[in-house]
Amino acid sequence: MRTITCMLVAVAALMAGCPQAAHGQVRAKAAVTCVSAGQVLEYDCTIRLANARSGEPLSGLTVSVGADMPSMPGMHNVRPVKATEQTEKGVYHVRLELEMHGDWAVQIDLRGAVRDRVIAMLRFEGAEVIDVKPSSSQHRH
Ligand SMILES: [Cu+2]
Repeated sequence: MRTITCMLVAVAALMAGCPQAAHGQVRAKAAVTCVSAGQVLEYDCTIRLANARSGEPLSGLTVSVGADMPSMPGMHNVRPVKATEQTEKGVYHVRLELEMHGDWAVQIDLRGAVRDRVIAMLRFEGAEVIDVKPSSSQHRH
């Protein structure tokens, strides 16, 4: 079983309309590692959330995780699942049930002291999960 960690910086929707960004708005980064949970299309994912600037773990947040397939817009409806923080601060666990193998945009929504959304691009193929570079095409034709 192979796992590769995918490190991505937050998609900072809030910053889009606020170029100065001098308000001390905390942005999150997430390291997502998924492994097969045994059942087909079920994956156990570990998400390490940290302050993108300081690297400090982001603890005590309400974290929900959904998934969508960028190559198949509107075709999937994976309902967001609440992630559970582990004893290690800033480390959250969630089980994802996907609808097919392929490239998924895993959407991590943070609420509480930090509000942000982080997107991790991951390729789920059987027991294997590999990261997909943010700059790479989401299509595989
Ligand atoms: Cu699909």
